[in-house]
Amino acid sequence: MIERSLVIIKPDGVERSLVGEIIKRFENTGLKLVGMKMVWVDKKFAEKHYSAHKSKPFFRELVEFITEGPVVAFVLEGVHAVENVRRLVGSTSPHEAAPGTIRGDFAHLSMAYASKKGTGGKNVIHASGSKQEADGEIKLWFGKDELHSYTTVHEKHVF
Ligand code: IDP
Ligand code: MG
Repeated sequence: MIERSLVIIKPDGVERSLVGEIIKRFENTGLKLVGMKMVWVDKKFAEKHYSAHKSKPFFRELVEFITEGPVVAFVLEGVHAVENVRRLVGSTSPHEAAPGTIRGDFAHLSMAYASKKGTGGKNVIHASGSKQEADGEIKLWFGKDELHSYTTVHEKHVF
């Protein structure tokens, strides 16, 4: 099933110059970029994006963190994209994320820094957790005219 998923490289990932490395990992698997932008979101927008976490004790710091610098947001399209993107991203807590995943390879450094400051959640990247979440998040972050349909060489020559 062809799906679309939203990915956000969080401020820690952008500030650590991990954008190219992260996008490469998705492209390598054949996932297709269908929209992409750099944005510095405000608190109101961040609260909307994380509205499902409103009642969590870490909600405030999550909103603070995601608004502390620009992020790179993009939409990936592919077969079972939601699940496959999550697999490449790895577990939420960097110390549980497997080596080879984006969080497993990069987020532990952020976490070491974050725990010193007494804050959590600096795990480099966001990815939609379900098809339903993806649909809502893509609508929130991208206008219809910012998403593009085209054919990759994989589709042309492999399938
Ligand atoms: P996910 O990003 O893997 O989908 P969620 O449970 O949806 O994980 O949580 C959203 C974000 O909230 C996480 O990526 C992380 O940045 C932050 N977060 C989750 N749990 C905690 C926590 O216990 N303390 C601080 N931040 C957290
Ligand atoms: Mg989530």
